[in-house]
Amino acid sequence: MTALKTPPIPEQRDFPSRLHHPRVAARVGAWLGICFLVAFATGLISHLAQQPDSWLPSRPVWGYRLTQGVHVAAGTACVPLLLVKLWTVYPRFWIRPPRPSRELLLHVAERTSVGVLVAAAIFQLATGLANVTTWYPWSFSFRSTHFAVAWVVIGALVVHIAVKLPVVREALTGPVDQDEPPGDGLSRRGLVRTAGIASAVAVLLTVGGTVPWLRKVSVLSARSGDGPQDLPINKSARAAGVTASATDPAYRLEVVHGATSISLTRGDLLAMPQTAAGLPIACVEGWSAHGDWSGVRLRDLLDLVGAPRGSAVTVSSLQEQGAFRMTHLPAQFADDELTLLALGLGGEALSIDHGYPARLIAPNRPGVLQTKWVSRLEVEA
Ligand SMILES: Nc1nc2c(c(=O)[nH]1)N[C@H]1C(S)=C(S)[C@@H](COP(=O)(O)O)O[C@H]1N2
Ligand SMILES: [Mo]
Repeated sequence: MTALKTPPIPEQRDFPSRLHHPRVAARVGAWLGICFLVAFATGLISHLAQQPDSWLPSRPVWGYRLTQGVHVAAGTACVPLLLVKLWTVYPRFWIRPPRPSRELLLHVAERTSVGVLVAAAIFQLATGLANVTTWYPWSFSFRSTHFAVAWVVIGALVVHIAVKLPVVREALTGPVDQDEPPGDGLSRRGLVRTAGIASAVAVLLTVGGTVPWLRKVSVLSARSGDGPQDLPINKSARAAGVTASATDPAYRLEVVHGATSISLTRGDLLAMPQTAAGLPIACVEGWSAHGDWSGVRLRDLLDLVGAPRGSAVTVSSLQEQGAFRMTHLPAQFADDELTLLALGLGGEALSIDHGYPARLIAPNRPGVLQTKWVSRLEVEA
């Protein structure tokens, strides 16, 4: 009987393709690094915007729409780039560790940092993409975890670039096909180009969720831009469990400031001076859409209970459960003349899925904080 032979562990020389080359790795890596940095910077803005004590200004009105659209587009662009980059360098996975202990230590440190970088980068892209499709197959908090691991990626990236700097510098000078052995099939230049095109196509196929004139092109966009009153919905009234309470004639908006409080019907709100505001809903998931809102200025409501300027407000909804049933509105938003308690959208009464009888809409604010079915405004002490 012949003994089963384990196949030999491959070595780097077992991958002879001219495409496994530092010039390819460096070019694709440079684009990947840029996209990750853009996603990191815009991600920090998104994180800060969702902090209750955010100091971000309420203008420009389209600020969050832009930064979060760019965030998701940059993350999407990373996916093909990361795949090509990993394919280019994976033969290095089988490099034999060096013998001398000092070099071995450096080798292990370098391999570990690459391992952390790859794992963290894959984690960020996977959780980000899942979030875009509102699929949460995990129990941890998306926002705090995505935020924490972002720092791991950036830290490991800085270490990686520092360690590879001599190789990168050498690889980025001169054309990508310098010293390229002749052969059929894809060239190095061709692979770098393909990675770039794949990345651009991935962005085009998804960015229509936030760029209206690309809607028809973006067949993979998680949101088409359709919905009642031409605006998508994430959470319907039925899903929020507010169908009965939102249509109840006994609905009242409570406005509270310390011991002072008033109670208003939707009719009372409609009888107050109405303001129009063209403001986007810009969801953290990257889709966004413009709405023509009308309603009562939030500041006018705060005046009714004598709240001073510079007051922050807790906004609560009829929804009884769920993370987004309440929000904290910092003073710079409460004071902005475009911040409305909206009653209408697109010239009609607000549809129930968009927050009837009344919803918050403020400029430059993540969609997740634009509370629907508002039942109470309380001035914070
Ligand atoms: N009460 C309440 N308000 C909410 C939500 C929610 O789940 N509950 N979802 C928010 C999210 S995530 C977004 S993007 C916007 C979407 O508003 P729209 O459905 O009118 O487009 O509503 C926000 N307001
Ligand atoms: Mo959202």
